[in-house]
Amino acid sequence: MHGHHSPVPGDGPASGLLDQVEEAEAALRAAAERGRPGAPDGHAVDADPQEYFTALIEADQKIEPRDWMPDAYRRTLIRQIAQHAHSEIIGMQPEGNWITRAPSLKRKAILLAKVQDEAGHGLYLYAAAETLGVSRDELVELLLAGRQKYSSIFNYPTLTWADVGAIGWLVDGAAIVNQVPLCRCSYGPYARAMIRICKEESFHQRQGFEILYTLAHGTPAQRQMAQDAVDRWWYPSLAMFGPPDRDSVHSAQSMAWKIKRFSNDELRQRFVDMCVPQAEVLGLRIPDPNLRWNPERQSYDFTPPDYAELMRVISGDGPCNRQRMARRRRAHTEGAWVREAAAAYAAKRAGRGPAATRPAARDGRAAA
Ligand code: BYC
Repeated sequence: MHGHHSPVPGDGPASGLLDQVEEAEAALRAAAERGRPGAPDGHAVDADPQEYFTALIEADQKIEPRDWMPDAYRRTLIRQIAQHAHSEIIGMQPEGNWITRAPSLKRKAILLAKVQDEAGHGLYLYAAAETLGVSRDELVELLLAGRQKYSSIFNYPTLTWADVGAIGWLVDGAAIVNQVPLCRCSYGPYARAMIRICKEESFHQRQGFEILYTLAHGTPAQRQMAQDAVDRWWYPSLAMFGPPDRDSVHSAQSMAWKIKRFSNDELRQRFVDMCVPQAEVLGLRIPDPNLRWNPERQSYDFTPPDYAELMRVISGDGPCNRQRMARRRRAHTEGAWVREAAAAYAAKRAGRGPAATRPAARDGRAAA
């Protein structure tokens, strides 16, 4: 069963999730074709805006940037999408740490592409947030000032090459389980960004799985390295889904607005149920002595993560919080000239700004 080139039968560990992404994409198209409730042009002229908003949500239509929406809905989306965008950008650091030390040219090329994908995801998400009336600059400032969060998971160190595999398998795996339902989120720009992101993310999960599979079937030292990485990343990955439902302050309202479709605990359970058979294929052990199938619930029982630790990490006191933020601040400062150059170029292209009034570019061609 364990052929060298195809460790997993079928299309890979995330293939079921990819089907759900396709279904969400079809639902998005169907909703657009169905048209909106109310006036034939899609605008309910006479309706009370709050009522019309509620009707759109109930009809599983998307809320679009031009639509009226309650302030709290807008604020919740900005908070969640910005946090998500920041996570993608900060998330480049732990894996970026291994680009220069990847064990082969092929592994290095794959990892480079993956980290670049994460920058791209950050950009799609900042763009989605901008449709809500905040600028990317403002959001970046809020992150740098410590006033917006990013995912707890990126405050743990990547100690060995196997951590790159464990991040792909577990962290990207948790990310997809959380994000596939967001493809059906009620806010159109976020839902559309998530469809694209999930397709790429499932590929990321497969590359992590494949790294771990290779190590787990290598020398005893490589196998041990893979197991050690899984031991360290398991509980922080479970914690990515957020506090338990009883402590989740935003869940009820976000679910009523169809931003979230499932609760934190429901998604955490789904993730555990997905990982157990995959760990068997890998030949690695999930570090939980209480993990066992519960026939009544048709799910695995498991030990929850340490939520007090999650709260500490979220509030800035994890193993790498300071290092991650310092690195991001430095990159932001060092990147100032790129932003200035891009802005000057854009101004020049638009025929505004000082550059456009100069007679000729340095190479002798007329300024466009
Ligand atoms: N880390 O009421 P709750 C990725 C905060 S990127 C930090 O349940 P909500 C990837 C929460 O924000 C992964 N903070 O909140 C990238 C809230 O605080 P505030 C990121 C957390 O929003 C590169 C408070 O705790 N994914 O996948 O209903 C490479 C109470 O929580 C965390 C996303 O951002 C946490 N783990 O639910 C590889 C997905 N958990 O804001 C992979 C989108 C909770 O009131 N986000 N908090 O100060 C979501 O789905 C939801 O925001 C969450 C939390 C499920 C995370």
